[in-house]
Amino acid sequence: SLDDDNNNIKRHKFWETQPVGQYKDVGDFSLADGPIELPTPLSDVKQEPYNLPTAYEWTTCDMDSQETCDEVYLLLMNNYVEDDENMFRFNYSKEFLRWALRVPGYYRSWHIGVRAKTSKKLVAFITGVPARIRVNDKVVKMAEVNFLCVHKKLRSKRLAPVLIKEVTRRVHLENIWQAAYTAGVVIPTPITTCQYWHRSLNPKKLIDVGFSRLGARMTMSRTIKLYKLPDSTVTPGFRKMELRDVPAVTRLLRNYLSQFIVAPDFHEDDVEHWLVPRDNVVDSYLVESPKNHEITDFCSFYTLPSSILGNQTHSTLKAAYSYYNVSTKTPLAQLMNDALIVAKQKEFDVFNALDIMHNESFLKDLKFGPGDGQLHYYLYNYRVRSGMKPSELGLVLL
Ligand code: NHW
Repeated sequence: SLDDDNNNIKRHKFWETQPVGQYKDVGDFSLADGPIELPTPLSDVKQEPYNLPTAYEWTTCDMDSQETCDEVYLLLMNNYVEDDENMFRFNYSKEFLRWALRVPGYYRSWHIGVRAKTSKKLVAFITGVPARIRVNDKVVKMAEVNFLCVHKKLRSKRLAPVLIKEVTRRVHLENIWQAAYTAGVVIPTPITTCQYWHRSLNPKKLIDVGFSRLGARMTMSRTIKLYKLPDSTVTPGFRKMELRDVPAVTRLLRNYLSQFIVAPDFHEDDVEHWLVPRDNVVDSYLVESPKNHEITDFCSFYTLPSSILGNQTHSTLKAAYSYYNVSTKTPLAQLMNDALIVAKQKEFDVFNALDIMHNESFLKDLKFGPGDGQLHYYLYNYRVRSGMKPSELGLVLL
């Protein structure tokens, strides 16, 4: 992209008007960490929704309603994020969407849709959920913004900026002035840029569908052997997390996340929501010392399949995404190898991880390979020192 090139900076008609780090400020160390703009009095926040093109209307999506959840699911299934070569498209499940959106203290008004006025068809979507995110030594109330989607037939009509302004307005109405989000595209200005790594669990299928290729001087059978995993986990005391583990996991996680520059500020209710296992949504395991029953290590991943576009034999790629992992006694690589083993048992095809937190320490040893996609992390209306490394980031967005 031209964005990184000093003399050929891409213009961003919308983002240049927003309180986000601007390209011209990169490397200006006189700017302190903190809000870019101060909050306005709540009475000054615009009371009416932004205008849409006349054929469309706003709708608040009630994710408790089966019917609405189905509509959102289908909009995303057919129109959400694809890879650069348009071979795969994220296929978030309904259960996943409910989990991601009905978080502790959520606002229904932040689950925003756009419908065609005459047909009532859902054609666009954007969401926010509340979160406390710590940036250096300050815990800031934020919205995590996700699932921005405009129907393929309505692209490039500047609808996305209207959706973003509307979610911003509704976040402001709750007296929240900051947000966190990730995207595959470069806009002003990432706080850091991460890379996805992929660990094949079912190499034959991954090669058959074009997700990966046979390595040089490799045969299929050598490849299958290379990625083979033991049938059962190796760490003594490794077991599934349960509800009763929430206090211990919260302590473990809070202590671990305190070392990163940007990380969620998890309380017990957050850990209960985000990390207690839910079938086909999120898996969490921990190590309970067989001696004193102390919880010493923790690992988790979430389930996000992708539709395989235009393959005769396979329609979905079952992918696990590394979530939050903490090691205090078990070496992190051993813990993650056990996570790979359970993911394999659960018939995932691939295990994905970003190069954030301490993930780099195990990626190569556990035979993850670098992907081509990058993921950029952003904060809205909050400045952080530029030059943060992925390994200094402790936040995973879905
Ligand atoms: S990233 C996933 C985004 N979704 C997809 O990629 C799905 C497939 N694509 C689409 O549906 C995870 C459309 O292409 C979308 C753009 C809707 C992406 N983030 O309507 P126009 C998230 O959901 C800017 C931010 O003509 P379009 C995070 C673009 O740079 N901005 O484009 C979402 C340009 O502005 P510029 C994005 O292709 C975070 C303008 O949109 C963007 O028809 C949102 C063009 O608009 C992206 N991913 O629709 C921000 N993609 O200035 C939250 C494009 O460059 C901010 N754009 O001219 C915080 C708000 C809350 C604050 C609270 C205080």
